[in-house]
Amino acid sequence: MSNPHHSPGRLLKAVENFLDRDGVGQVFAQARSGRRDFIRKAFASASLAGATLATRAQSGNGDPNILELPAHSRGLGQPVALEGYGKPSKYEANVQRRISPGLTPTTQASVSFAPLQSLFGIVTPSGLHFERHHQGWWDIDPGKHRLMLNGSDEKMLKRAMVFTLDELMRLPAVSRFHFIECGANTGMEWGNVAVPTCQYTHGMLSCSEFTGVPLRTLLDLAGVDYKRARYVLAEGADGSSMTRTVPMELVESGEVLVAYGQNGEMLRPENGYPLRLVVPGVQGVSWVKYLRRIEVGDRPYGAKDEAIHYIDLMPDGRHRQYSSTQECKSVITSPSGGQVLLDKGFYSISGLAWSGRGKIGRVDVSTDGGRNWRGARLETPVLSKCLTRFSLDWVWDGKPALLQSRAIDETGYVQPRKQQLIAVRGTRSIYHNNAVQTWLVQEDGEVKNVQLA
Ligand SMILES: Nc1nc2c(c(=O)[nH]1)N[C@H]1C(S)=C(S)[C@@H](COP(=O)(O)O)O[C@H]1N2
Ligand SMILES: [Mo]
Repeated sequence: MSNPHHSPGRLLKAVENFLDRDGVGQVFAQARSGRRDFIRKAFASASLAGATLATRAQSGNGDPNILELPAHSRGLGQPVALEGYGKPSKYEANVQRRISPGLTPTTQASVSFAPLQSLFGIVTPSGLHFERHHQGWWDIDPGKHRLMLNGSDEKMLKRAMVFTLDELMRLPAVSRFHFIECGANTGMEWGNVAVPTCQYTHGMLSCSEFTGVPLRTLLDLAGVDYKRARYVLAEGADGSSMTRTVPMELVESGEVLVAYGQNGEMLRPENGYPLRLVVPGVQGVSWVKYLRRIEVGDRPYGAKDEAIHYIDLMPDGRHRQYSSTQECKSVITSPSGGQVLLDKGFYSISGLAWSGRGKIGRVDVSTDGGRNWRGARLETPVLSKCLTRFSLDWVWDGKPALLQSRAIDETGYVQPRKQQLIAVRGTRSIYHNNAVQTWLVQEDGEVKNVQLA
């Protein structure tokens, strides 16, 4: 499969490596017993193509009988540096987060999309985490940063408090894997704009291991009166005046974190260094970055980012507010739009599923536009409010195919088809599009984004 956003010819490359290292038989022997015949038959043609390539690549002076060892097997490699921060291989230079030219008038109030088509497993490398800024990003001095905790009036808590980062980091911390998805993810698809790749259709989605202190711990320290204080307002320190209301139930569950860690290190500046709110299952806008203040109160705050933005315009002209939970959704990331299948034969269809309401229960995959469905394998661990990787064995017969995935979460909620979603929501929304995505595999192997009626 080749991919404009990735190093070319990954499938053929993979086949070459198999041949170099273990020989084809070895690879097939490694396949799980039940799938062995299936994969062997499906791979037969691809292996032949790979074998020819591999022979050519190894031959010296154009003579296929003279094998020459590559330079990296003959000499000394690079030394370890005295110190340094590791970088990806130069061959992976195409794996980048990208902006969508023309989508926003400025690059400060803008978004970059994560290259989902190039990622494996469930964790997004921090340098590829999508970005959404309303007023640009900052690299804030953690020594000067403070988090204040206060009540809308003095009855809400015993004492207002101000924490330094050092103080926060002395408290017991937890580390949890969660997805974050902007409410506007897949928003362009509402308007029948079939953007080319899953980076642009679904790339306002990322998943990390976040480390921090449960907000509940801080509220307990401040002596919050949970009978009175039923809402929390979170405020960021950037110029966007980003404030969002979070219902106290979520905080009391212990899930909401005041986080400083992401994937084993401090948050990246683009993602809110040195502090951000983590609100599992809830749309990204509530994950306030550069978090500087938490206020507890007895009613929702109706801030600008919850009164005019991040609302859903319904078909009857009214709008829905505080529809914050990201409903169950999935997308096939490979093969996906912009990729090319180089040959008929075996492919592992692979993708991501997630739900703001808990764990993924099942993912079905169709290769004929939703007529027939097969249950996909779910990779473990399957975690709550986290990405889940799924895959399905597939033999492409060279004919046009319509690839779809449909996720079902542990509550039994089924990801809707686009028409089902439109029947309820109309077409004037921007946010919260969790419809089934379709990729058309054309006869020439090119994969395109299509919207089925
Ligand atoms: N302070 C602050 N917090 C913010 C934002 C912002 O612009 N400023 N953007 C919000 C939005 S709309 C989203 S989707 C997420 C994006 O988080 P990320 O940039 O780490 O991907 O942050 C949210 N928190
Ligand atoms: Mo967002």
